[in-house]
Amino acid sequence: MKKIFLNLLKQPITNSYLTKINNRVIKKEFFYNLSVVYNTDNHLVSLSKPVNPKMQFTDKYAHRASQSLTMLKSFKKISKTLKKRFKPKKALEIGSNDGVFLKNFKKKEIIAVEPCLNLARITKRKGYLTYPEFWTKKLSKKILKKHKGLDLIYSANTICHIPNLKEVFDAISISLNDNGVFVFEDPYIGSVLKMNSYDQFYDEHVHLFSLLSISKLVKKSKLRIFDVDLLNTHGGSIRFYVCKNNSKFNISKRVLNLKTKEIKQGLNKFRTYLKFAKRVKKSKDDLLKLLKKIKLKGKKIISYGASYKSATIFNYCNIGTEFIDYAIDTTKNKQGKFTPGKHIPIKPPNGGIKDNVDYAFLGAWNFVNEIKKKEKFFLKRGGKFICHVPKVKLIGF
Ligand code: DWN
Repeated sequence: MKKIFLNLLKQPITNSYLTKINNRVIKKEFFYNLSVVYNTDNHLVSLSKPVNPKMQFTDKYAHRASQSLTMLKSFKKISKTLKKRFKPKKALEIGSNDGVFLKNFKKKEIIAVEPCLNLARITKRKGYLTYPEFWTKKLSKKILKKHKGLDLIYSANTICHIPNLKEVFDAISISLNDNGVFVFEDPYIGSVLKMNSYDQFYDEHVHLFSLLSISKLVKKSKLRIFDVDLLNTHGGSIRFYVCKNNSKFNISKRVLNLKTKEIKQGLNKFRTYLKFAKRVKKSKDDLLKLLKKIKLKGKKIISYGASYKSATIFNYCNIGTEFIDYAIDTTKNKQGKFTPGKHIPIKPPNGGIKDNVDYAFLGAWNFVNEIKKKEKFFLKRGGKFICHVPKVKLIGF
């Protein structure tokens, strides 16, 4: 049974950065009600009504995974580890974005799958065989006919975007060789509860995974989890290692340990999520209180990063240009546009935070260390970051 525990109110599609603002555009902007459910049968946390993926993963997809040094390093490290551990002859990536993971592989070793046409064009241009499609059973059969079975399928920050997980895992089952592995990582619900990072819920994050939920779901496609890692990336992620039921891999101790930890954290109890929802409400009240206090002093606030996550915060807390003058973002195709829903202008950083800015809200709080290094001067001159996780606070020098 699915039980609602969180209502994040009316939200826009996070990828819908607006090119201009006028009455006609504002009238046409699409909103839906973002509420979140816990499934008592399989422990999966999901949006109650996912948006149609065709409205989200268009030929104008804005996010570029290679925009942060942290992620560049992380993808380099995991590709090295996977090559060493599994020695794949043929690999495939689901959701290859701008090729930040692919580039660590030789062109003939890896196949890319990416439904956003503008992104698929980037990896195609670089010479990688790219299927500009959604990951489905139909596509997996098409690929199998051409390339035989796969030794490794990898996916980062994509599987949690797909409403029909049975279809995803069935397609994996079709594609993998007998001892092939499927490794995927996504934001971890255990970290979201700990960090109070409710901004991990938005239209694209249809699910937030736990080991308890994924263990149950893969079983239905004759797959099993044999290893798991908890990661620091994106404010706390989980990486699953999945194989076919009859394959050679033994289950690592980490799997059993994490299951025990998740039960202790209450990830299998509805009341845990209800308590989280109360903390979310307090976070909203605290953030608004702080922003109002700062504005009363006549100070200037910007947002650091026009992230998809920050759209949830701005729309849920009703934060617009009365608080945040503008957002800065390194992603070229977000610059000159306006954030979805609250219409905050997005500018290029142009060498960092400007001298007349007093506070910067961390829209990209998951890269706080990278940003602090870049913005040493801002901090030294007394500038402060506003961060909403794990509690609303100021970060100074
Ligand atoms: O799953 C998803 C994640 C991985 O990426 C997607 N559904 C969409 C996107 O979500 P996001 O926008 O919340 O992700 P990021 O990577 O946390 O976004 C950070 C934003 O901040 C990017 O637009 C880049 C920008 N940035 C910046 O301007 N200066 C980031 C850094 C580190 C910087 O120094």
